[in-house]
Amino acid sequence: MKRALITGVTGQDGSYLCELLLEKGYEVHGIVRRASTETFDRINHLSGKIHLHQADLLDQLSIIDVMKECNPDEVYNLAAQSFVPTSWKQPVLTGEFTAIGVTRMLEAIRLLGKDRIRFYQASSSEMYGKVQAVPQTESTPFYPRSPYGVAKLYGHWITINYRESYNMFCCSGILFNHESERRGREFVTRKVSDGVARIKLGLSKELRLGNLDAKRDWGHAADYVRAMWLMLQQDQPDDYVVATGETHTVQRLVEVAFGAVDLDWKKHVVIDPQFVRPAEVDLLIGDPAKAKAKLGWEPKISFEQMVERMVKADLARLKSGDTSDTKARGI
Ligand code: NAP
Ligand code: F7E
Repeated sequence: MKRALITGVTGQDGSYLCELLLEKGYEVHGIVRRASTETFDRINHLSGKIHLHQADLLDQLSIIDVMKECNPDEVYNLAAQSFVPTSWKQPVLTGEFTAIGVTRMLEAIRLLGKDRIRFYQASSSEMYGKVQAVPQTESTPFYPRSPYGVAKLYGHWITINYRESYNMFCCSGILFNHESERRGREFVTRKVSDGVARIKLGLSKELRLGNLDAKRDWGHAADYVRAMWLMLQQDQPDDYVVATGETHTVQRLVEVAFGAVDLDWKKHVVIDPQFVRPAEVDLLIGDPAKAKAKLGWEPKISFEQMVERMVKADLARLKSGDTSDTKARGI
């Protein structure tokens, strides 16, 4: 039985990756950080099936201790401060988690299992930022536009550097935006699906958004975690773009989401400057040709299916009485 260790196991991708690895017969271990209120909503249904360990990406020894305890064959580093606007508010902390945290993971592996443990790093299309080519491939130059993008670029290069310096099996997955019913509610897809469901049920009248012209290549998280796993099953470590190859504006997302419940978005969407970023990433569209050719990976869930699924899930959640709001957090 193979053993996997996942950082960021309580996050969107962590929960889908757990399910995939359990299906494949893995013993799954996850790192969680201590909080005064536990937020394990996404993995509560896996309780008893996975092993949780307390550690923090800021604490080198805690990572080494967990790595010793569970002795993994594969490590998936998904933990990060992952919300782009927060990276302007907390740039130093973002760098500590999202950049230097990767080195702490790699150092723990170098110490305990350099020739044996395979490593996946969750890199991001945000590294392309002000894009230098369309569509973006593995060889497109990077130009990050936020402290988050800059931190992810460090994580990407340190992963490649450990592969080249120590001959370690390290892969960097350059994943484009992927969403789901489990997406955090500050990200635009979920903010829209939640907002649309609230308006449909009469719990709210308007949805306040920022830049509707930005374009993103959006896929479903359940498809994307399959690509992570496939990267670690290859003979050689490498880096891959994981994307759908399609792009849509935020406005198109809004149209599909409101359309799913027969509402006219123009009557409800209000542009609010507080959601406009200091520097924007205008256009992302990935070329997944290498992932298709070498990993045999292709997404199965379309953009429209995903948005409709997200709206339906939020309608069902709100109808069941869970109407907790995120406005208090200013998102
Ligand atoms: P997410 O839902 O925000 O989850 C982030 C996870 O990281 C959470 O489990 C969080 O734990 C954990 N974490 C944060 N700081 C930590 C620390 N100091 N120590 C230990 N754990 C910590 O993110 P996601 O959407 O699943 O994304 C997974 C990874 O892929 C992230 O690295 C993200 O930057 C990257 N990525 C995401 C996308 C996307 O579109 N989703 C695209 C490209 C790359 P708590 O529950 O305790 O907060
Ligand atoms: O924004 C625009 C916003 O916050 C998408 C993370 O997973 O993907 C994600 O980063 C677009 C941007 O995701 C609102 O300006 C308009 O152009 O959903 P988002 P993101 O910044 O693209 C990458 C690949 C990651 O790696 C990240 O971890 O939508 N937008 N109005 C808005 N965005 C938000 N959040 N809220 C709005 O009101």
